[in-house]
Amino acid sequence: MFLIGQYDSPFVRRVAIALRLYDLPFEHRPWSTFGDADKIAPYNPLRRVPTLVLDGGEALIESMAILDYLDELACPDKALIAPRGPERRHALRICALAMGLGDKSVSLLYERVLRKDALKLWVERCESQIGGVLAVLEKERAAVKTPYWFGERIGHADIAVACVLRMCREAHPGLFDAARYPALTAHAARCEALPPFQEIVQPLAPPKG
Ligand SMILES: N[C@@H](CCC(=O)N[C@@H](CS)C(=O)NCC(=O)O)C(=O)O
Repeated sequence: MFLIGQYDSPFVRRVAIALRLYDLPFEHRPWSTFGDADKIAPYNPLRRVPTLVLDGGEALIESMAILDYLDELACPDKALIAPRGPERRHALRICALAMGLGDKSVSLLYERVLRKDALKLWVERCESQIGGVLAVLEKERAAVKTPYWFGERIGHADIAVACVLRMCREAHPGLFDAARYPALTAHAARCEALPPFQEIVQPLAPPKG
């Protein structure tokens, strides 16, 4: 199977890191959503990434749906999320907040680089959504005393938060003050020190307007 998308996307990066942690072999096609849109289109008419193309040719889209499939393939002892129950719901909520933060960070980035004059209303809305989610994630992470969100082992929630924090900090340095978010800063540092995070990484390359 091959994974389409560049690793400066938190959505693509979290999928690639999950593939690595699950020991699932894959090829990487680092196609750009803007520069390589025509190459992506046959697999995903939205021309978005991540897109995961399976060996039989089936193309999976949306990071949550792709991870749902990877969870099916993985050995239960390597599971990156609880199979059911309150812990699963809690993990999915953290993932949704992280990915929503990713959506808003991407929207704000596009607004800033693709428009001649960014729309103040939209910029302020995205900034307050980003700030609101960071505050909630900081509070929740600070309340957790284990190395990872749900204990001793890394899971999807940890990966999602770490990937999105990296992108958010690179794209919008003014919105992330490490002193204000110490638990999230420590969380990101712990994850980024792990081999798959060190291997699967790419500095942010925003599209050009
Ligand atoms: N909800 C999607 C979001 C993916 C996403 O926003 N990808 C960005 C790259 S970071 C993209 O494809 N942007 C191009 C576009 O939306 O036109 C997911 O979770 O897979």
